[in-house]
Amino acid sequence: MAVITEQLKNQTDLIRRGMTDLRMQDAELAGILDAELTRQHRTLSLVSSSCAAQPRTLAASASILVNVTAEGMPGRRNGAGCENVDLVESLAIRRARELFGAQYANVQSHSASNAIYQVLTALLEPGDTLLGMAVEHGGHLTHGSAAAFSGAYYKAIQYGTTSDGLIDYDNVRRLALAHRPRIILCGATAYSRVVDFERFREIADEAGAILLADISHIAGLVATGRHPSPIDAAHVTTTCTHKQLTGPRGGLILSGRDAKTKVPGLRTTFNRVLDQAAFPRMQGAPAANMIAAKAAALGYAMSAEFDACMERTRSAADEMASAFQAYDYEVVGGRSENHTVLVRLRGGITGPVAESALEQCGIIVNRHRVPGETRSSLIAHGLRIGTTSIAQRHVDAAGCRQVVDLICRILEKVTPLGEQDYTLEPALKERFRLQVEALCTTYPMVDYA
Ligand code: DSN
Repeated sequence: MAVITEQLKNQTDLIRRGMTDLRMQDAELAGILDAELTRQHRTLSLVSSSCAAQPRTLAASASILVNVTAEGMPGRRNGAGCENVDLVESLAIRRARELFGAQYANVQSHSASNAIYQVLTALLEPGDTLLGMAVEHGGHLTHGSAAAFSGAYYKAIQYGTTSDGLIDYDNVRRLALAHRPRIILCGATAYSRVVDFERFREIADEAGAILLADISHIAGLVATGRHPSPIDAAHVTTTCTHKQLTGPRGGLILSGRDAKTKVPGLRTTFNRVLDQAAFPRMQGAPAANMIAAKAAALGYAMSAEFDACMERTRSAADEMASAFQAYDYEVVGGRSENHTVLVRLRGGITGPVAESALEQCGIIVNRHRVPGETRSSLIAHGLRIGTTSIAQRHVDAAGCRQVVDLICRILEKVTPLGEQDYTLEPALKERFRLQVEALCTTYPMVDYA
C-alpha cells in the first residue's frame, strides 16, 4: 500500500490531476473530448437551445461535491456530512432568488424537463387536465405532447400559433374556459416573439387554473430584463440553467408572489409543495456538484459581462432576422423579440436537408416546423436559429450579416433529392467550410481562449 505524505487540498490541483490521469490512462476518452472542443471552436453554433458553459461552471461541475449524498434540503438532510453541500445549495438558492427576483427557488432538478415534471406531479393527479403549447407549434414535449409523460399521464389539451406564427391568446382562453385545466403551461422552445405572461395569468385566473411558465430558452433575457418576467405573473416558473444561463445541464423551480399562498385545492402553500416535488416525490439526492455549477453560473449571470452578452444576443437576432428578410426568406412571426429567428425554407429544401448541408459546412442549426405544416417534425420546413452562442463570440452586426449570407449561399447551392437527400458539390462545400472556419477565427470562443 502506498504511503501518502501529502494529499491534494484544493480543487484546482485535483481537477488538474484528474485531467492528467484521463489523458494518461484513458487516451480514447480524452481524445474524443479534445475532438469535441476542436469541433466547437471550428463550427458556428446557432442552436437556440444551447450556449457555451462558462469555464468556472465546468470547473464547479467537476468538483468534489459529486462524492456527497445529500437527500433533502439544506439543514434538513437524510444523512450526515452535508455541511458544505448545505452552504453551496443555500448560495445557489440565494443567487437564483436574487437573479430572478423570486421569493422561492429550488435548485435540485436534474434538468428543466425534470423540473416541469416535478411541478406537474406535485400539483396534478394522473388524468387531470393541463393546457400547454403543442410541440410542433413551438412548445415542448413536457407541455402535453402525446409522445411524452406530460401527454400520457394527464389529459393534455394543446394550443398553438396562428398562421402568422403568433400565440393565439383568444384560442388559449377559449380552450381554458372550455376544458378548465388545473394547469396552464406557457413558454416555448421555438417562438421568436415576447410571451405575454400577464395575459396568460388573466386567462388562468378566469379559468381557475394554476399558471406554470417555462422560460428555459429565454432565462438570460428574463434575468437581465430584456424579456418580461413571469416570476410574479405565473404561480410557478421553471427553467434550465444551460440553454442561456451559461450553466450546467440542470433545472430550477422558482416562484414569486404566490410562493407562500395556498395551492388551490390543497392545504399547503406552493413553496412547501414545490420543495417536496423535487425530493422525495421525484428525485433522490441532488447532484451537489451540479448545484455548485448552477451557483457559479447564477453568479456570472449577475455580472455586467453577462448583461452585455444578452444585449448582443438580442441585437444579433434583430440583425439576422432582417438579413434573412433581405434575402426574401419569410421570418415566422415577422421579427424576433428574443434570441430566436425561425425561418421558413423554400425551393423544396426540407429541414433535414438544410440542417445536414449547413452542418457539413460547419454551421449548426436545428430544423423546426413552421405554421401551416402538417407533416412530421422530422421533415420540418423551418430553420430555428438562436443567437446566444454567437453573442458569446462577440459576433457584431456585420458578422451576423456574413453568417446569414453564408447560410443563404449554401442553401442556394443545395440540390434537394427528396425529403432527406441532396447534393452539394464537394469543392463548394469545402470552400464554404473554410469560410465558416475563417469566421470562427475572426469571432473566437472568447471564454475558451
Ligand atoms: N427542448 C429542446 C430544444 O429546444 O432544442 C432541447 O432541450
